[in-house]
Amino acid sequence: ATVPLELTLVVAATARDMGIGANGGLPWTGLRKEMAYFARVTKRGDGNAVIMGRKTWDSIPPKFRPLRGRLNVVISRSFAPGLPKDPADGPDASPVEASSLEMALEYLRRAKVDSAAESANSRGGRVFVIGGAQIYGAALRLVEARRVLLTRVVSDFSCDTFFPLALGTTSVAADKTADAPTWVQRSRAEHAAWIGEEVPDGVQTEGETQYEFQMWERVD
Ligand code: FOL
Repeated sequence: ATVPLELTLVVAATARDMGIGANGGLPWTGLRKEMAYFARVTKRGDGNAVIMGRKTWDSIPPKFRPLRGRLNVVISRSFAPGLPKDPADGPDASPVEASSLEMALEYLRRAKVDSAAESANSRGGRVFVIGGAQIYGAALRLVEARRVLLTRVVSDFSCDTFFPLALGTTSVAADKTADAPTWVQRSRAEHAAWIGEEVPDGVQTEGETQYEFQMWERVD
């Protein structure tokens, strides 16, 4: 039996135009508390996985990758087709290499049902999609994409990469197209209950930068 797998996208994006990146990296520097939130939320619980594109993998400082305590799955069209192989040295040593998001999910579905102790996702961990734009776009086309943990960066930054869905301006976001899913912003209490920690209220300030933690869910 296949376990339905639910995807949560985690992203920090500018309020003005959903900018997420510039020149191969994040648009900002020094959002240490924001990054700590990302790390805590994606680690909490057992057996979580983070799925990312190859460019996002390259953007993570080598000393931080693979992201510790999470099964890292990296997607590149140049990886071997078919079901990804288990990483050679356990989940913290090397990432799982998948040729598409679909193959990454197929791998994680099997990891859920197999009893291999090494499988970082075998105890029902959460699956997070952590970017970048191409992988967010692929994820948003799937029914499995249920939730977005959005850090809405109020301060403006010049960006060359954008999150492919407008969220965070009003409490309901609907694509203009027929059949497109509707996204609603959940309350701070619902957000806290889902991530398992208190959510700081209102606009946060780190250095010169202002941002707000939000949770959005797709309603169908
Ligand atoms: N989501 C949010 N909310 N903020 C982000 O900065 C973010 N970044 C990415 C995806 N979703 C995000 C992709 N970029 C690291 C670096 C870049 C990156 C994601 C993660 C990283 O080094 N993470 C370490 C924390 C290191 C530290 O403590 O400074 C980790 O263990 O998660």
